[in-house]
Amino acid sequence: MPNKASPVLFSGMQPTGDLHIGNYLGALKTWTAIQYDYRPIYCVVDYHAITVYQEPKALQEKIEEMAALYIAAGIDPEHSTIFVQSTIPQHVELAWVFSCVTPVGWLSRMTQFKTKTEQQESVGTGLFVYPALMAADILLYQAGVVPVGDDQTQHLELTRDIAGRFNSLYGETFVVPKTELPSVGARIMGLDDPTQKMSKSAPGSNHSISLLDSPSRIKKLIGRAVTDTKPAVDFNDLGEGVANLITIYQACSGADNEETREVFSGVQYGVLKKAVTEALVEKLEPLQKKFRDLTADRDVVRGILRHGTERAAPIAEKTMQAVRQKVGLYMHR
Ligand code: AQP
Repeated sequence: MPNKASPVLFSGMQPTGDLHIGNYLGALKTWTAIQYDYRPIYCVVDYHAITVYQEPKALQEKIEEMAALYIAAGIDPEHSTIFVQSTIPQHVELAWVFSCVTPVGWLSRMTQFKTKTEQQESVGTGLFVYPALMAADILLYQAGVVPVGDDQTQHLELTRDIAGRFNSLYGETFVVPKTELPSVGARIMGLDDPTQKMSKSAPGSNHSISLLDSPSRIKKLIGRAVTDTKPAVDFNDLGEGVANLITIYQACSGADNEETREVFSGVQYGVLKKAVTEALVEKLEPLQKKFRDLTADRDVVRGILRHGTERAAPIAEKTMQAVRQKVGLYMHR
């Protein structure tokens, strides 16, 4: 069990839509696996979500559902702190300070900003400074480790740069965190286009599998997943779509490379797809049942979120007091 000397672990997800198997295999599964080695803090990052317009009522619903999914996936609310970002205003306060020490050039290099702006006619400033808010989320709690999927590694590097720049300008203040990637499943690709990362906001009904999809829908979606023109699995020349299916299988079943090769070498894609479907259904069914129980009475999740804010707020305020003092912001005397 961790003690006060164990590093803080921080991570979060945006309540921008239904969580998909990429979110689960890339991040949430790691969160649950390593939570007892750390002092974990898991956040539902609603300030990040509104960098792209969200329907307000749906956003409130999604926030509670996302917290329920964290718990249903195995986050232990007794041990781990779970809270909603906007209930602790120090996140935006520190983000402002960070946006003042972060050169525009650093933000301009972020590939996620470039990709997301391609999809929109008009872009809010928030989307541009998003990485400064992400740095604030993490550094506010002096986190030593941040488990994420591969798409977030660039933002994590920026977080480290921001921590380093603040520390050198104002004196040692922040722990510089490490990125924790899963060994399998760090980047799950879209089922309809395996050259693109699976994403909550991507269009296309055959793109992703939601954590709440029924077994029959999972079967249908895996059945439609893009493979290639070869007749069977060839490990010497795996097409992107087939490689993606194999990754999903391994991340769900825990099978290692040797075992996976043995099972699938030379088998037809139909057989592979059946095995992937079964592995996914087996993984998701218990999660779905727990999610249904948790959302039947929302008071349980609401209580956990309230308690999470009570646990996280004093840590955030302690860091902010140090920051205000170091930066020279005015304090009543
Ligand atoms: N395709 C993926 N494979 C592996 N991991 C992934 N993650 C996201 N997509 C994949 C990881 O899931 C966490 C969720 O992060 P987020 O909610 O902040 O949003 P994101 O990274 O931008 O994920 P999405 O699904 O693509 O959402 P939208 O469409 O809203 O932007 C992170 O740890 C991420 O690495």
